[in-house]
Amino acid sequence: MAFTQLASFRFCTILPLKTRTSLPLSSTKCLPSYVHAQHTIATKIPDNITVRRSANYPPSKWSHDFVASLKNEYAGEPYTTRVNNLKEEVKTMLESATNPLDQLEIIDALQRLGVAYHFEDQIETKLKSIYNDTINKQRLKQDPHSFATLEFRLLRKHGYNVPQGLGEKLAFVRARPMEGFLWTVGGVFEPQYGHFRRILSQVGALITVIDDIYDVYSTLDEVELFTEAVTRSVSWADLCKSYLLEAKWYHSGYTPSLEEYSDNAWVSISAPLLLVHAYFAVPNHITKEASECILDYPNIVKWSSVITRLADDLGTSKHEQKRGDNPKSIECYMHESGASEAAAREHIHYLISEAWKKINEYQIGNTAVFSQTFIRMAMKLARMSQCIYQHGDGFGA
Ligand code: 0FV
Ligand code: MN
Ligand code: MN
Ligand code: MN
Ligand code: MN
Repeated sequence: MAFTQLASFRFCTILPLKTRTSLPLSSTKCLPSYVHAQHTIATKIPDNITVRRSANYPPSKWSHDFVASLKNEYAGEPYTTRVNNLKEEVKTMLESATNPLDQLEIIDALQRLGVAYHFEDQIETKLKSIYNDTINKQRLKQDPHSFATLEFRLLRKHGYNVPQGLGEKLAFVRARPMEGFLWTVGGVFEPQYGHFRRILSQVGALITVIDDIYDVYSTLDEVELFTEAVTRSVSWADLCKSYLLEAKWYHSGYTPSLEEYSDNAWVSISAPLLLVHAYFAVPNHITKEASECILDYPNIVKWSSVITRLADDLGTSKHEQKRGDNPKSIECYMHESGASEAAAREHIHYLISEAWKKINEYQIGNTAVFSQTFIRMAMKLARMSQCIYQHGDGFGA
């Protein structure tokens, strides 16, 4: 190619806007917005030539000769025998792992190393037996969290139907993840407290399942055993004991006085348990003194729980009585005083306003055991409960 031809080829590049706009109108008329370098050349370009852009990519660093020269040092013997031996070792390792958590951990490691394709049959067999073995006693003895996380991920990855809090699996319980989350937003809405909302949503979901087990699904014998199992561990014990007492009242047809009911019901609404979790789910305000005090359910916890219970009763007890549940505050008051339902409801509203007075006193007279952050959380739980139940069962129904 002659030098002049090369030069005009090179001019087929895009120029900065400044140069382009300096072109005389007469020569740019029929051209696209990017035009040739020099208007003298641009005017010579035939109409049927398309002006193309360039991305200016660097050339490949891999020459054909270099790529063609590459060899696999590990092909053939002795490596083939070594690979086969190692595969047998891994199969034995997988076979001899009797504990499901160990099995899952080996499968996980093989997948992460990118070598699981060698063991597809063995992995399938193991996952199938883990999936079918839903009551494996070993699970709870070991690290239940790791087991649940690995089991969930690996079984789903291999196409097993493992629903996401349990509500989908147990058809008789309320699955209300969004409603539970909304409750926590009412408790603490600020963006930096996402951890609080996540923890409290999980706790709320589990409480809902257990409440429905006691209230709806189980026989008295079953919940007696369940309570015994739970009370061997820690903080959920109070809740389950209060649930059991209500189940006993229900199964024996007993109606307690309002006072007897209330002594138990501020615990059975689960607000003390929720507030204990709430206290530890917000960082930067935890002190040794308050951490010990919270487990004894101080007054701020108690009054917030009373309001939550009474608001819940106003919203849910009508349906609960129809379905079959222990008498709630309205029924207890009607039974003990002979009041009409309307009068009983009015009395419950009065008790709620009295509890608010106690909370307000507590907040003003707070002797600094608890942070204002925590006191506000307790107040917001009560407020949110009244909001949720103001027109009926805003959580369950
Ligand atoms: C109350 O349900 C309820 F909303 C539960 C258990 C969810 C967790 C609670 C909070 C976030 C406060 P239900 O009316 O069935 O409770 P009771 O105690 O009346 O059986
Ligand atoms: Mn592209
Ligand atoms: Mn219930
Ligand atoms: Mn209940
Ligand atoms: Mn209720």
